[in-house]
Amino acid sequence: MLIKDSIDRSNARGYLRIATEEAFAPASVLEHYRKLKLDDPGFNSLWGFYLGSPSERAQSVIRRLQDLGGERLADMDASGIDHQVIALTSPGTQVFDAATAAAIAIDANDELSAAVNAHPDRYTGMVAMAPHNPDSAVREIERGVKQLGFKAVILNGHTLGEYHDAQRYWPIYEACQALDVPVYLHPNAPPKAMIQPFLESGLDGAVYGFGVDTGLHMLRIICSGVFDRFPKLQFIIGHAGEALPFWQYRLDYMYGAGQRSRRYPHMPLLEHPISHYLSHNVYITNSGVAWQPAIEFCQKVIGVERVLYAMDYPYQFQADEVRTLDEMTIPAEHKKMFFQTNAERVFKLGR
Ligand code: 1DF
Ligand code: MN
Repeated sequence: MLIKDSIDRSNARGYLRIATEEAFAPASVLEHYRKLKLDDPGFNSLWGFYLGSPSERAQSVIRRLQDLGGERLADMDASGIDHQVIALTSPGTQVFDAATAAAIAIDANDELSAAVNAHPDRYTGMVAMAPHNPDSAVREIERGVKQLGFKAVILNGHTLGEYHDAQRYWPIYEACQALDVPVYLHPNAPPKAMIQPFLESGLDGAVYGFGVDTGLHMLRIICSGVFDRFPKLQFIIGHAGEALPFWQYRLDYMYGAGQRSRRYPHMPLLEHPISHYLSHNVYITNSGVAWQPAIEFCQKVIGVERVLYAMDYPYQFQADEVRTLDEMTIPAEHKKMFFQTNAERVFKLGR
């Protein structure tokens, strides 16, 4: 049960709209990005654009990212969003050295917490952390969940080119399972080792590179065996599942064939086919994909109880997409699950 104020909003349409992949950035983080000299072409392409372009898109994104008050609430009202689940924008802490990253996580969590406390019926927080040092990450996750009341952990793709299937990161997953909070695996641009062919053709960002890298990252985590070790652990991925539902049949067949023939002896034998983990350990949001065929396909493949609404504010702030989704020709109870009740359950809203 959410907040009374919000429940009143839902009367006419029969459901609340809860957006679950919404971004913010403290001014201090953008300042760190501005100063950062990093040999990471994906970061430089993305943040070079947003921090350097005079375009209306870049300027409005930079302004809206920093606002957790009047403009954001007005935008939510104008587009019919009752509630945002908010995380530190990508790549968050994950382009800094361990000490800087840990300090930025604490500041970002404190700033977001103040906004959530000021507007508890409108905002829910995800915990930012610095995965570089998993023990300190776990401490910040515990603070975020137990003291600040945040409901998920944000992981913004690879950290300086390293993916988070590596066992040294598993204490983070152990803590998330124990605290019963999901990990939102949000895109980052492909790392340096992979990005060149994307960059040459203008496909490194949210258009395609993000999805390729995040789908790969989710698969790496599944194939590492982390869900055999932590079977209750839950991940969330956006953008209609970063294409993984579409790949599912092929993944099951070929990964299974590879496992049975021990083609990659360094990889663990999984207890289940990849599809099992997609429908037991992964939630999907539609962020950036306001398209019924893809949403329905995800619902069919991984289950209607596992597909959630997200806008991807402020990167895809499009009020007309909310109407498009309202008008989806799916059963009314599935629409309410999509917009409201799945998010209430996954993020334990109001509890
Ligand atoms: C963009 C898109 C940037 C998404 C994001 O964070 C982001 C973009 C820096 O359009 O450049 O979260 N997105 O999730 O689609
Ligand atoms: Mn996003």
